[in-house]
Amino acid sequence: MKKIIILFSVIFAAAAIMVAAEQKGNPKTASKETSKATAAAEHKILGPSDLTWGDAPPGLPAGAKMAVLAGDPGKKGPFTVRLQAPDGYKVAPHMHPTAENITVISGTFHLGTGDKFDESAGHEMTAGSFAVMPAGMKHFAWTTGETVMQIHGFGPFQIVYVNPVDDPRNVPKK
Ligand SMILES: [Cu+2]
Repeated sequence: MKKIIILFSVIFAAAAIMVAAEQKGNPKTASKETSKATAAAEHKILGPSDLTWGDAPPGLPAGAKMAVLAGDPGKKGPFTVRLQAPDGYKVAPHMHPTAENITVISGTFHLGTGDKFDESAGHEMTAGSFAVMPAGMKHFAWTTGETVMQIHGFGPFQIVYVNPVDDPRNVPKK
């Protein structure tokens, strides 16, 4: 019994120290972090018709649509987006500074790793398939049929093309 009491007091003391340490931290920063985390973890239920589609960001080839489901891919924190691409849509070899998690919702997505676009090296991903591209891993992709993918990760989400000439942002606007 004595042993148990000692054990409990040790645990309690440890907990008290941890709480004190947390309270010591800059209260301004702490509240900021909390509000950010709350925003990212905000409860919502979205049906397919609740998604707001717009043009995909300029870092992606024209023709794709994007809907933000949760978070903000442009900001620090978790995010989830959906990308709708037409048949034959191609994304040249690129990488992301953060991991990219891809779930195929409909259509067929083809994904290959490496710094050269090579259709013979692509993996066919049908609806329900999932892939993780770790940060910095070079990859390329294309679609067969209109394809919808869900991408989630930790923002800010950026795309860096292996060959700058492939970057749609480098093409002067007409
Ligand atoms: Cu990618």
